Amino acid sequence: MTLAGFRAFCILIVLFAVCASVKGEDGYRLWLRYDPLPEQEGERFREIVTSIVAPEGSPALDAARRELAQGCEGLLGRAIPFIDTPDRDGAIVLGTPKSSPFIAALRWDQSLALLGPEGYRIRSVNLRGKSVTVIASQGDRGALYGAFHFLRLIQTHEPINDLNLDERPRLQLRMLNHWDNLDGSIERGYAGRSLWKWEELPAKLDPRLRDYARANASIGINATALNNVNANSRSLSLDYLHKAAAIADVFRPYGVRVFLSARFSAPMELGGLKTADPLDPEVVAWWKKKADEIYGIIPDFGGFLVKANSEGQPGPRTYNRDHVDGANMLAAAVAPHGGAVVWRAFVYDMKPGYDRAGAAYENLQRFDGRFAENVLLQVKNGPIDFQPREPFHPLFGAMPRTQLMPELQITQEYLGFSNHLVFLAPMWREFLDSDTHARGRGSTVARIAQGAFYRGRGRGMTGMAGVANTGTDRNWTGHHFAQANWYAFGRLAWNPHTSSEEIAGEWIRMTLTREPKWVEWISRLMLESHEALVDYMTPLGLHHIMWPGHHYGPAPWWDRGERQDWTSVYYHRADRRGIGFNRTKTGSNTVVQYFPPVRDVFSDPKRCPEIFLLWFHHLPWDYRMRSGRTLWDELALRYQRGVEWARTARREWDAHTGVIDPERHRAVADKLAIQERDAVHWRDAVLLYFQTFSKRALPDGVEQPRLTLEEYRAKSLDW
Ligand code: GCW
Repeated sequence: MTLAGFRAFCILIVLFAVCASVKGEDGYRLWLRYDPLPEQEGERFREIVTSIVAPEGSPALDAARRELAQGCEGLLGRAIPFIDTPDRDGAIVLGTPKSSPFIAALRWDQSLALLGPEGYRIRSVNLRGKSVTVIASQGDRGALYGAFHFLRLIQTHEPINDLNLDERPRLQLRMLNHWDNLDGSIERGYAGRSLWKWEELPAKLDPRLRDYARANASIGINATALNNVNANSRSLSLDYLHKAAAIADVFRPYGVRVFLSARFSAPMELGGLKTADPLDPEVVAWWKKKADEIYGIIPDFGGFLVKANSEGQPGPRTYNRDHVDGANMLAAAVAPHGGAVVWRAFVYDMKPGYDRAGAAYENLQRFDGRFAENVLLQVKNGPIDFQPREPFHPLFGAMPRTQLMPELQITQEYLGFSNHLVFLAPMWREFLDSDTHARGRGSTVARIAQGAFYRGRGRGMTGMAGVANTGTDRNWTGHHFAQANWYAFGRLAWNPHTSSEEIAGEWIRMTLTREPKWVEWISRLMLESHEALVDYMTPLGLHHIMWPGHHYGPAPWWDRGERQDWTSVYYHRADRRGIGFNRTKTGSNTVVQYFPPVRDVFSDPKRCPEIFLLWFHHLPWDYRMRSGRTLWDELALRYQRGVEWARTARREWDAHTGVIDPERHRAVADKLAIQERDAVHWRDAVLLYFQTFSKRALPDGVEQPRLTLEEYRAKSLDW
């Protein structure tokens, strides 16, 4: 090698080493970082964690052992040995009464049974004179969840010397819905391609599959629907079932069960039948055989997720049957195997003068009490479609004999993709805390989801689904902060009463920094972010004014389309008199779908929360708001306020170098620059457009638009 060649070689090596070291901070490890605690803290914890006593035996117990050992080793900076008996202080005793004689000896069987196979107890106890920490559950999965909880306590520097906690999930099915297509693309995905590499399966298993399952288990997610609800029948073909089975094998130790989205017309496309009529005996037999086949390959298969008669998908109505006929037929096919059918309520038809916000209720409410015991009806949080803000869906509380399951969207289809920092927990909290008044005061969505008012037959299955935001991007979710939304979904599905503050705090301390003043600052940023996004996108109850198709950026002027309810003007109804969708009795009157007194409050512009004002009312531009300002001025100032938040957030973030590692800091800074740009674009484009109706000047404090309306209309915002 020449000298120059040698030099080049050395430079390459150095470059490589630098890249490799930086790669550690690419966000791949999510909230499961397990980096060494600072020396003093580490010392405190090292006394309480000296060794692990945990049985091997089942895949879930092995996973729990592995996680506990790895996590403790990383955090405490030294290997924690496995020992056979808890004969020293600081032993962590993990397992179930069945698998561990030490846990059996505690005689907790009955109290653990109350916590169920996924619940667990973590308790500091004295065992034959030794101070130990017991992580016990009735089931192996519960022990795994307990191990993750214990690690979280160390990660977040909570005291662990005197523990006494019992935990159990409030909802049974805690599920991610992946809108992943078989070609690797993801509908509404903003973090790369699908994590399921169908072409490589089942022969080759991407190691990421296991990390995905670990991450889910760490927050209690126990189910995942692999493929898009706009489904391709091929995912039910034998070939693809073997691929799905390979994924299920990787997920099983982590307690994550696989579901598949079923295309209703699969008996025709795959089976060559002439119809998919759910009452046709051949169709019934086809699905039964298909279910038997699936369970032969995936014994713990969760069941089917179905989007039927919605946005062009086939369904029972295609064959003049109704939703109950369709759902119950599929339910009967999986019932013998303990499977479930998750039937989506996202159904809307265009009728003259119709209001899309009322459509799901009109289509489905009358079937209350008629769905089979293993059917869950999956209802989006709001009546339209995952908007930055919607009132709760009126079906909540209106179907007491049906197992309703909220569907949230973690991926930010209408909320700035993976470009905008928006923490969704506050939005989901607002929804879960909404009081439907279905059975008097306190009939909140959270309690309904928990089955508190369920009056139907059977077990009263409960659940919550989140449309996933993961993909092949190294940091999983595109935006580092979007990881927090995956995290928040899991925590809320586990316990829908958890506060946003608690979730944000935990996530920040595990993922970014444990320094109290920085935790407080980042937490504030996160907790403010949703309201700020609503301000610069759709304040005061505006909705669905995004650019059509991709839904990024504003296009309130959009008035053409295949269907009226896919235009913006349909939703905002601005004219020279005013703006807003009148859903009261002088308008579409779909407000009556809510129970009194909710409907009365929403119906009265004076009492309607201003955050929903234009959702329910068409009001004059000079309408007096509670602030004393006119509606027009208030609207403009909200947009301005949103921009100011984005600007300040960016400025603060840029100034805080050194709080986290430079790599993630830079990545977030780049995204905040886009967010600020977009917020300005939203404000200017929307206000210029509405100004053509309001004919009023922008109030003091609102900046003049940078471009003309024509310029904004010419091209959608780049993402
Ligand atoms: O939000 C809309 C999306 C569609 C999606 C649909 C649904 C999967 O724009 O992309 O389709 O909702 O929830 O079915």
